[in-house]
Amino acid sequence: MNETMETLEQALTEANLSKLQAIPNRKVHEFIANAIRLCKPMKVFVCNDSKMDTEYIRRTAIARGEETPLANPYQTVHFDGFHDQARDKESTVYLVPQGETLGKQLSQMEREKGLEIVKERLDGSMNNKKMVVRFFCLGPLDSPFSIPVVQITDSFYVAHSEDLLYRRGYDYFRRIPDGKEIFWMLHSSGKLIHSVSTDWKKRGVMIDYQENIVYSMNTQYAGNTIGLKKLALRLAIRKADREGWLAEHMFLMAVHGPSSRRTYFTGAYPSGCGKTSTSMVRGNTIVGDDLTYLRVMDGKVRGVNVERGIFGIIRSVTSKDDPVIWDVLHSNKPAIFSNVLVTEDEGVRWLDDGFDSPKSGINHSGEWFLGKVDREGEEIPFAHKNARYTVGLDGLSNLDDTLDDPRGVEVGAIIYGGRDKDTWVPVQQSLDWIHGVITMGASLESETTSATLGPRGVRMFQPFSNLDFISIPLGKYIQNHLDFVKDATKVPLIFSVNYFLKNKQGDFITDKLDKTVWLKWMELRVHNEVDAIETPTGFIPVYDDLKELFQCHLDKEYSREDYVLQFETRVPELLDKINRIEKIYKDTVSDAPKALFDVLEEQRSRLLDAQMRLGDCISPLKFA
Ligand code: OXD
Ligand code: MN
Repeated sequence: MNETMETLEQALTEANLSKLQAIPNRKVHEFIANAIRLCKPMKVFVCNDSKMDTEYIRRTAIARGEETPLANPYQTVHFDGFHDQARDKESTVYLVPQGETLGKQLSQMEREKGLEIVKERLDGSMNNKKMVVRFFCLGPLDSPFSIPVVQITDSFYVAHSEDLLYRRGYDYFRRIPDGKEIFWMLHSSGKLIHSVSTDWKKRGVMIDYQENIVYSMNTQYAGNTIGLKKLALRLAIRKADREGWLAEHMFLMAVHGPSSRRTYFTGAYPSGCGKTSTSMVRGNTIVGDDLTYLRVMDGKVRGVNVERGIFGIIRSVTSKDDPVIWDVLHSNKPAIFSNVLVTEDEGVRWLDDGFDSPKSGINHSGEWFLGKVDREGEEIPFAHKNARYTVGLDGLSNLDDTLDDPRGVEVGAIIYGGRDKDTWVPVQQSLDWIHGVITMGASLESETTSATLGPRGVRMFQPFSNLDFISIPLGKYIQNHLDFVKDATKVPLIFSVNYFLKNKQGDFITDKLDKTVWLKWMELRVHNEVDAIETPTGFIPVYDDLKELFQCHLDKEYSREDYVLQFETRVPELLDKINRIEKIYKDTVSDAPKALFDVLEEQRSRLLDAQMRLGDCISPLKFA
């Protein structure tokens, strides 16, 4: 008998072994056997797609204290450790084979050295614990987009979350052909105290792209541990690079136009910048809120949601602004809350939920009371700013019926948006594909939010809202975008949006709900049904069209003064932005395509020309 079978026979009960043997792929057996030898679990549970197995995962998460039941019997709450509340960019590294480099923008380590660290940290990490083995599929099953994934974890919370977020794939694994590329995820929460990871100083996410394996260690926060989310995205970007498609940090939604026409949009915004709320805007339907794969098929750009659920930021979710999410979170659909406050009556509260602040409860710091401070003397808010909800999309009343279509949907437009106080107008269309890729995607900047560890509100370079996950040299990634539509007979439009523009006094000058109108305007542009005004940075709406759309969709009087303020071209700020972006690419991206510098230079000269003729701050009416 070979070593793999020996390990599996020793570690697995007969029932679990036979579940595994029903999957013929030898590599699957080897990966699991290697993980067993390294992590040394007390037991192994192989989870199939049955209700019985998935229910076992949920029950065990509760029994082990990783989740706590709430008054609503369909809901639980999970707490991550006090220092483990967001994605840890610093400890996330690519393991790069000797002689290779991913460029200055990506964090990397020599592969052999990284694997030593992995071995050291994972050795015996599942002593006294049960290992869970799960099978999933990224993208719809049996589709050109499908990627099978094996997830090994010792966290039942992780395994349970994935059940809500991804398509189950055990049966799919039984039928996939032998050579099919698989992604492999191995996670251990490490040492636990009160069910949370305590060795956070040795936290790490290591991406061994040579073997398509991601290791996640000593952490529980979903963004670091749920392999199918951002960990698999990094592998998918490499696969897409090899095969000529795109793996993106984008929502996918249908914007409903006149006569119930549905036009599909993707949108890339850094976490915490309105991505989920845009995909949920009333009057439209959602396919996905976070990850999209895009391929050119029969001359058309088509996209799918990689996931089937939402791991959303719960802060500011209110019944008024987010009625669909609100309803799901108050229904009998399964939900996991994380890092919210649990009240005495086993309800949950989150920041800015529209009610008076509570005085006490349980949160990620343990017993919480008003005025509680941390070790540095900082007041601890009653819930974490990055507190989350995890739900399946099937509970949403606005779910688009194409979610599981193996061919995906035809994409009419792509949107880029960031947290930008002083440059971009609320909405504009790029001059063409290349202009959009360079001045919108590759030039995206955004202020930091609570979704990652570290200070907030700092303006950062965030190309394509994907920088945290890009796993190939950045110049190559941009070139792939430029080339992506070369065989497309219909090229999607590219837009930028900015929901965070401020006036000189520092007040926001658009309203949260205005995105409804920006979406409807973009939809009409895709079908060439409204005019636009050409400015040095792109095409902006005509006032009368917006006025009508505001009236029709928000029942709001939209004034010409608001329009002028929101859509003025701020030349010095836009020139500063070009200088910043150009410098970053010159200094840190040695393979940046020449087109990038050309397009930025052209934009600069259009702006300088306009500045000479019309001044620093140019009213949109001057371009009309
Ligand atoms: C997320 C993120 O949770 O990007 O989606 O951080
Ligand atoms: Mn995200």
